[in-house]
Amino acid sequence: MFKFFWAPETASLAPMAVLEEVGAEYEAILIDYEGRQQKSADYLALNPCGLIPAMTLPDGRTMFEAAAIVMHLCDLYPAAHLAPPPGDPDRPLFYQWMLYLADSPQPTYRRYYYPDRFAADEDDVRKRGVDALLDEFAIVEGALSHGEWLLGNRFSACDIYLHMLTTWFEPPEALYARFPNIARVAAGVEDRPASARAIARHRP
Ligand SMILES: N[C@@H](CCC(=O)N[C@@H](CS)C(=O)NCC(=O)O)C(=O)O
Repeated sequence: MFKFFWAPETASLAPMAVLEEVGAEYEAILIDYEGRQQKSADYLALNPCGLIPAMTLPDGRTMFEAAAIVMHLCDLYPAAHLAPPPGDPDRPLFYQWMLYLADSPQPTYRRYYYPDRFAADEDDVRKRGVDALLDEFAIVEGALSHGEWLLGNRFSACDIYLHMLTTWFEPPEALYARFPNIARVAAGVEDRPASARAIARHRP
């Protein structure tokens, strides 16, 4: 049994969708993001970064980083087919897209949502953040012209992660209008009943 610490509209969406997709038993523990519970001593003892999400493992240890949680769950539940297994020719691309999404657009969103942490001119930080996001999503859009999903014909957790990142764009429809391939993947994730359960919980 996992304990999963989450809050609506945060980076807990993709790991929760994967928990649902693989059929894992988990307890969802809602963190009061607006009330800054993620900075409380109790939560910092679980995730010293003070960020959502975190997940307590059956052995009692707690892991953080949304992409790490997603990849761990994919490995634990191979029958869910959310990642090519090690040795599969598509496995390198799985690593590539998970890391690209988690290392490029995901942190770029911090400039949009926490501009005061970067510079005094918040509007400028936000604007440059959006420009960078559009460049980063353009790379994903180009890759998606070669296949239905990020791994070509094979659906994977990368698509779930990409969907989460699109929901943070304001408004998501502007991103979808500009990047139809990304829109197609996001719609495909929303159509999956298991992922849709997590998406419904994350909508405000
Ligand atoms: N790299 C982390 C980032 C998580 C993250 O930025 N979470 C945001 C919500 S989406 C958060 O908790 N922000 C609180 C803060 O920055 O103070 C992960 O992927 O788990």
